[in-house]
Amino acid sequence: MTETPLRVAVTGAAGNIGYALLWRIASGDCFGSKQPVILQLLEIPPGMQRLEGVIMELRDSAFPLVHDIIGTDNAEVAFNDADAIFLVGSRPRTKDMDRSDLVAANGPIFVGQGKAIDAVASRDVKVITVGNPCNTNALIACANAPGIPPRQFTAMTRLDQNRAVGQMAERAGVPASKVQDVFIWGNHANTMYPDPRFGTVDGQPATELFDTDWLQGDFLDTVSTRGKAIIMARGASSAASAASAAVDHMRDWWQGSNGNIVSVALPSEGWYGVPEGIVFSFPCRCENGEIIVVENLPVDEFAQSKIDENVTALLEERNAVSDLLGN
Ligand code: NAX
Repeated sequence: MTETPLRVAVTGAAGNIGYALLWRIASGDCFGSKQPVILQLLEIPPGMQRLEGVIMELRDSAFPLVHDIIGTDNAEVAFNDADAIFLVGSRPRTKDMDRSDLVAANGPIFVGQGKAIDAVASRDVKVITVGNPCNTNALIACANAPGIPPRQFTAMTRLDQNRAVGQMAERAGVPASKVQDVFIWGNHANTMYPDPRFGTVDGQPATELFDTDWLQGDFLDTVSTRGKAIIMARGASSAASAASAAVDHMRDWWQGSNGNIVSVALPSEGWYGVPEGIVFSFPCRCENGEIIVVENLPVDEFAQSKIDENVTALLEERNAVSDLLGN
């Protein structure tokens, strides 16, 4: 094994998603089975004891690809020379919080972390934001890291895509691998639009296999409210599936999406009329370490109304954090 280790930072590393994510990264699922990694793990001081336990277990797993593990409560130590960063750590939403409370509670975390990324991370770093509200948190981190190109800051809507794929596969009675090119527009929130119009199931167009009532009704509702349904059933929010989606997102960015359309939320450059200044999920392909937005897909009236709804919601979130955007 001759490859130089990648420096991979994970925030909130002692949390529930971290506990599933670190083992997938360490086993080579994300960066490849020959790519060594150095894990640089960030927690807040109250989480440091739990992080120590997680690091003990990682060492006990004796992963051949893990060359070193650093645990810290200092963002500049965690992000030092980082090639890939998973921004997972943030406060989970509690019963008494609405979305604007969550934006206000978590936004400041991403100011400090954006500045630290700007100061010490690799100039080529690839950042995925998982901590909610992830689109707007990615925007805040990006705005506070002017030395890093905005396209290197993304937010995760891959879990929503995977949920959509799972629903179609279950209904059609096929494995998930047979479902292609279903993707998410907009915000990781219940306004999101899982777009079935270019999707295929075992080669057949999803729009021929499933009726419009289901696609615009139960399918859309199930995907967009799945997070809540998991909490009701499990008594805890999605963790393993979120970690798995974060691995899918970063793996495709790193290794390519094999021509498939995948969902990535990134700072809009005006694609599909979505204004600049918000982080929006678009249909993308990943090639040679780049994310390329698939442009010029036709947008029908229903899709346009959903895109518009998400633009409005994300502009509202942006307004609520305008003082954190550094301009
Ligand atoms: P946990 O509460 O289990 O873990 C969060 C961890 O982050 C804790 O250990 C905490 O100490 C740490 N933390 C808090 N502030 C921090 C900071 N400033 N720096 C470093 N670490 C910090 O939550 P978990 O279930 O792991 O979820 C983490 C985040 O993912 C939440 O914001 C959650 O809402 C979000 N999710 C996002 C999803 C998505 O699809 N984008 C889906 C799953 C999940 O809901």
